[in-house]
Amino acid sequence: MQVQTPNANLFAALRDGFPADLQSVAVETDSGLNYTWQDLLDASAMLANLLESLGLQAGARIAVQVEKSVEALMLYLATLRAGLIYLPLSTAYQSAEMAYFIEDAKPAVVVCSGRNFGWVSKLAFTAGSAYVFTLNEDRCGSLLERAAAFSRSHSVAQCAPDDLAAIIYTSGTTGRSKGAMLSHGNLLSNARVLQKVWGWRSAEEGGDALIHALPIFHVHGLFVAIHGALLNGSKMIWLARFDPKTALRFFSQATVFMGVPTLYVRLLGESGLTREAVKNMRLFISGSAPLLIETFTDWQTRTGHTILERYGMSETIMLTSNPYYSQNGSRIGGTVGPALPGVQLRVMAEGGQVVPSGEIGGIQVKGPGVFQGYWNMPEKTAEEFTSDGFFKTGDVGRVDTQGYVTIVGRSKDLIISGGYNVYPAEIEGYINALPGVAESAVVGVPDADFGEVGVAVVIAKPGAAVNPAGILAQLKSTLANFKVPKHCVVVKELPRNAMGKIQKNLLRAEYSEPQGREV
Ligand code: MCA
Ligand code: AMP
Repeated sequence: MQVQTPNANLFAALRDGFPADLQSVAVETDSGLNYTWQDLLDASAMLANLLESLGLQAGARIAVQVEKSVEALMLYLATLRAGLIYLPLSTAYQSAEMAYFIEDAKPAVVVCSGRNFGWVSKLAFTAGSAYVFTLNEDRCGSLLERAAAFSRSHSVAQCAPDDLAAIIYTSGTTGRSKGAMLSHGNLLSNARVLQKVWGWRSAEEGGDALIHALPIFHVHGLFVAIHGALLNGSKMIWLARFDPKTALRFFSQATVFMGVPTLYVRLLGESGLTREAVKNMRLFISGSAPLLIETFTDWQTRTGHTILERYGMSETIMLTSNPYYSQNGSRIGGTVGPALPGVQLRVMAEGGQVVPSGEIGGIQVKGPGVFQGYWNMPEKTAEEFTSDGFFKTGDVGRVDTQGYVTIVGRSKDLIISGGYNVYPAEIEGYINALPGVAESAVVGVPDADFGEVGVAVVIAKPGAAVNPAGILAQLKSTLANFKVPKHCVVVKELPRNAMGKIQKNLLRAEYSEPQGREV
């Protein structure tokens, strides 16, 4: 008798979470459209059939740079269904950035906005992609036109837990952007743990409704939010882009909200944010960047809710979370909570030994969410793991006696601005290539809205006149807008230590004071 191996395809598990009534609303958009669970099934089947008709090889990548839309969500589900690898890319990326990702990942299929078809298709065909489709916010484009001819029935591709489901490009700890390879097993195990620890409510318990306000090209919006809702059969209220007034309008119909700290800061700026406005809400979750203690306490005072802060990475998905259930402990502001079930987390001293609780060191982790390695970079992958299989996060923190983790800094040179990662070395590379520039250093300084923003400190070549505004304008024409430093200053020299290394901590201190900036 042949033994049937269970299908580890993530889509199969998400599908199992759908409610019995497939005609109920799965996604309601801020522009007033309703999509049923049946719509998600039908459209993802048609798109999966289209992808399968292309005769792609196993492991083919589907690179997607499109505006947020429910159809983009359907394309993600279709890619899972077909057992192919989803590769989402920020809509902010411009041509030099896209050229790198496409060259590196060599996707078989690229899906882009119609308005970018000219330049994106050129990059894609040069890199050997076989197909470029378009998908626009308004449900138009060649992808949906082609899919319309395909059947609504589709059998979900058989997958093993380690088969890749997605590649997420991340700045990682050093070097150029790297593709973190996440498997069906990584994504599903994390989604299941979060469903449990965040108390997602079954239909019998009254159900949940999630306000989905984040972009869908990163772990937070694509995996944590979407998998949470779909696995639980919960409706999503879908905001095409975050706007605090729109989010407020929907709080009375929702129960769960997930955001990066900037979203909470902007919501606190609304006079309509009151206890009354959020009385239907069950849970507010924050992550992707440090939540300031004042945001945490202001939120408590204004709404009566305690934000639940959690911590994760593209390479690991979610690692720690403050407790949802009070019997498991309090949500402590400034901490990211204890390690999630199944996650081993340790804090290591420089010398390679675990530090006593309360002491600071490098955070290392092991667990079912930890990725399969960096795309095409086996040496880089090996460097980021210890000999006993722990992943080095590049975050610096401590664990208290109750197991609560506090992140105190990063050993990686990284700025997190409004929840987006900016890698200073990349920006410095672009600045240093500009005419008249001898050298530069980009540092992150505190910012009330984005948490942290970049400042570029530049040295001109002897005799060259360099204009800070001109530098920023040139960066803006080349780089994703969130990477462009908010300020630029030209100085005579950069502070260096005895080894000649630029002392970024001194620059950070100097330019953190508004009066210290010549911008
Ligand atoms: C926009 N700008 C930014 C940012 N966003 N600058 C720095 N940092 C940003 N995050 C630029 C705009 O291009 C504009 O420039 C100017 O700043 C003001 O833009 P604004 O209209 O205020 O921005 P927005 O369009 O309202 O966007 C802000 C935002 C957005 C809603 C906070 O950045 C956002 O959705 N962030 C969420 C990121 C996220 O999902 N991260 C999760 C990563 P100009 O005026 O020059 O045009 S996943 C992750 O980190 C891990 C795994 C985890 O733990 O979750
Ligand atoms: P990414 O490369 O987008 O996956 O970003 C992962 C990084 O975001 C982590 O290594 C942390 O530095 C940071 N991060 C995520 N969540 C938090 C949090 N709650 N507090 C502080 N930093 C966070």
